[in-house]
Amino acid sequence: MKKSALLLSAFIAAGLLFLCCKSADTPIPDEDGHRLWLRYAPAGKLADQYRNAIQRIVVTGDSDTSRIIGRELASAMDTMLGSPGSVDTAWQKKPALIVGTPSTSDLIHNLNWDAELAEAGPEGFIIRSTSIENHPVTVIASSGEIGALYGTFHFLRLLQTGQPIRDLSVTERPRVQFRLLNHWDNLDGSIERGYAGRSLWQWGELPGKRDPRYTDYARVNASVGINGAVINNVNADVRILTEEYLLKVAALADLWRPYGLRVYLSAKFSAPVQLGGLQTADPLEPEVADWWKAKAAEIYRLIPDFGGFLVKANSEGQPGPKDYGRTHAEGANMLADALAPHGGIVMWRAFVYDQDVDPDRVKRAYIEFTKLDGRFRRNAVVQVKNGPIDFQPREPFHPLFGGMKQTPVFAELQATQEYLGQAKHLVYHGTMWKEFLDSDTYAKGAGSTVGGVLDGTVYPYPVTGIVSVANPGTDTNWCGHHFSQANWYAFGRLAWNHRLSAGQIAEEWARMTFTNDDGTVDAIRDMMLSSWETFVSYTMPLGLHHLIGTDHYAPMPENDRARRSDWTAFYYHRAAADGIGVDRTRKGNKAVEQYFPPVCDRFDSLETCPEKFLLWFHRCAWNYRMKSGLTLWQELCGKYYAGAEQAADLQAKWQSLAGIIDPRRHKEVADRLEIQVEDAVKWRDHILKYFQQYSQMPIEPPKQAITYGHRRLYANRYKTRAGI
Ligand code: GCV
Repeated sequence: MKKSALLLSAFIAAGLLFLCCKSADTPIPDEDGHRLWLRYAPAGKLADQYRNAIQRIVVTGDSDTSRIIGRELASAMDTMLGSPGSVDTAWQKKPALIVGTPSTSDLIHNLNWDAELAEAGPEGFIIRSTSIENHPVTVIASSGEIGALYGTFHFLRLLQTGQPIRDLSVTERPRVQFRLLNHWDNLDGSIERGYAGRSLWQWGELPGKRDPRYTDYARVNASVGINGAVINNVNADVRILTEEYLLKVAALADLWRPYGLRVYLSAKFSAPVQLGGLQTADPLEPEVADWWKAKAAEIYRLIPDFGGFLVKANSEGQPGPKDYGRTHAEGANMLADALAPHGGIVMWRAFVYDQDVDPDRVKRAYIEFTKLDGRFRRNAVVQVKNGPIDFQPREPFHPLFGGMKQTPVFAELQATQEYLGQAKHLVYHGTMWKEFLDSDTYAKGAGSTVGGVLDGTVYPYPVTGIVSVANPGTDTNWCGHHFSQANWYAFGRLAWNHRLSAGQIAEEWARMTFTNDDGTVDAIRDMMLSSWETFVSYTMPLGLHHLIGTDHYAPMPENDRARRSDWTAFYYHRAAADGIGVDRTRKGNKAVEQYFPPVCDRFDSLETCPEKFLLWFHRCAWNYRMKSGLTLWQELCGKYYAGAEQAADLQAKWQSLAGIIDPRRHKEVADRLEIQVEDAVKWRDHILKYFQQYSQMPIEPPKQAITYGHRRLYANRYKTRAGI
């Protein structure tokens, strides 16, 4: 061999050795999760394509929002492409990314997209690969600046998830108008049902000191199209309506305006008495209505784009119009009238369950609100939890979806995992919310899905919306559990477009939050997609619900004593020697009749009722024959055992990703999975032991339950796929 060839091979060998050692030695840097899904990790395979297409970033407009767009793009390009993307207002005839509106950008104006942009609306946008004067450009255009911001985040999502950007032709508009978070934050900094630290709002420091987290929060929401936040608990502290607090609220509103995030407040119905010194809060008393009108005017002087009020009235001890013999509609309308001149809305919660309405809590809200359908002002909406009880692990959809033909309903979801393992269990809500949104109400025949009701295609609602009880707090990673971030993300994405699939959303989130490595993404997406059903199986399968105590976390089926019977577990399962479940059929308490045909018939008949809702609608003997041929008791045992096994599978899959995910986040998730696996076994054993005293049958681990060996196989499969 020639000397030069020898030298070359030695050089290559040394280089390879160096690279090998380096990759073996270079630890994956720890991450704390604070950047959520906006990490802007270095772009992979398509980095050159991105660099070629984005040689310049042109953002026109002289507003806070356009500056935010410019900053977001510049910093994203910096970390994703390794080149500080300099943002300019001039194009200079290079392949460029051009962002703006026809009124802020001549380049966009000259494209003549006005009709399409008008169709997409001020929050909608077009992202298109096109050319200007024969130079290739990518344009993000909207008729409104907020639309341009949303388009920017959409574009960055494409880059973050490794999508090609050569031939883009995207037109997006939100399917519903109001996409809000509901914070159950108290003025003392605590959060009702919050599991991620304290409230983000530092009331003692506002309005003077403005925590940078306020703008981070708005940015995160804008990245998924969330356009409003109710910032205080529905169990409202009346002080939020005092001038002292309104000035603080106004400071938040000022920071959030450029991100398209409007502020809303939970209002206490008794405020005219508590703050105004009136003798009554009767909504039909003119002095009460005048007090609210004056209060609304005061709020709008400070916050010109204030969104409106959310009200929990005559529920769980909160004051309301029924205290004065008035209806929910009369209460809501009085507030709606106060807000109407300023463009605000009232979201009146249907989470009411007066014991004197019906013996079954499941039926109460429907009875109260359908009577009032059509009696609400145009700017008043009824906000309804997804199911008839209260964010249980699985509920059938609330019959008020479809049941309110003339009064708009908003769906209230819950990202904070009150009944779903809080921030300790890994439970992705995307699948649960999709089951709900895709449920067919048959309100106007087949295809009248809940999603269609919410977006106004089933009934022509004048206002449309979806909200979620929020899960961020002061924890470094915002949501307590790293995977709980996915529920915030999924809410935003589904509120924007309820037709997206749970899998697509999970994949997007996994790619942006963890890695673009396909094998790892598959593993994480699979974990997420199975996690809800797993949780249901080891806690409340087959339509069981509310088997908890006051902590809403641990199993407590024996809970049969509380201030109200409908706060116990026994009220919901009624386990006894003859069987278990509540007969809500036509032969029972007729709750099924609150649904349109054929949904009511389907739920009514044992033949057709989906077994996932069996004990919600039916009372069955322990030896009732399930579709599998097993008895109900055996099936129940099977579900609990399978659920606990599947929880262990989640853990095994996550373990298989050690070394791929950064150590800190990997460990933090692993620590919680440890708890989850133990809890799943506790749930299984506790519930089965409790019910066994009634079934008097042996607790049989099912033959088909996945064995531990099986699980190891699973973990190994992931390890192989992930190349470790
Ligand atoms: C904000 C459930 C929760 C309460 C919550 C209530 C509601 O009962 O446990 O904490 O109160 O729902 O939605 O109003």
